[in-house]
Amino acid sequence: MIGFGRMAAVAALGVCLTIPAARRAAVHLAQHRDAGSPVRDTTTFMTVEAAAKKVSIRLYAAYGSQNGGMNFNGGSRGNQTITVPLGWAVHIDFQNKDAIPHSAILLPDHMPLPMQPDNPAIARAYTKDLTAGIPTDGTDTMDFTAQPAGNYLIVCGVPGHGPSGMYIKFVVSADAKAPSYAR
Ligand SMILES: [Cu+2]
Repeated sequence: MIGFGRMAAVAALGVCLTIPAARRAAVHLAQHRDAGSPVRDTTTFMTVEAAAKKVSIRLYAAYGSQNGGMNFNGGSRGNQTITVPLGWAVHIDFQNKDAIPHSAILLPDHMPLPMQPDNPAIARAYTKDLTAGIPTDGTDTMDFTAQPAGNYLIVCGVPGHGPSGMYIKFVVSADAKAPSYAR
């Protein structure tokens, strides 16, 4: 009886040890997949405070190797679209995950892109070190009001990076009731 009890206890202990390990592995796999693939849930990069009409956006330069790292949140050449209702407060947390410097500036959705952008379409909608770029792991924040309504781009301000495809779409919408992130 004692031996059986010990065996049961060992078996139970084995289950206790095995399930969390499997769960950890699954979580790690999901995180790894998320870092490598641009398609997952739309809340990954966006937090909405509807009552306050405020949206916070995490903007990573070089989120994975898409377009040779010349991407924001894995998007390039306008293949992702952030939409924000007109008049909402926008907070952007920028971080550069690349080995080379990057920055960000909001420009009109208009081609061709300037080789060296320096004039944001909305006041305060640009990072520090716009031309030189923010170095590896460097961060900055942007806070601005989403107005006027229109079609914009978030573009890297380092010379040549925008024309190389380092931009995603940003729409200020008079019709949208809530922010969204299409990717
Ligand atoms: Cu760049």
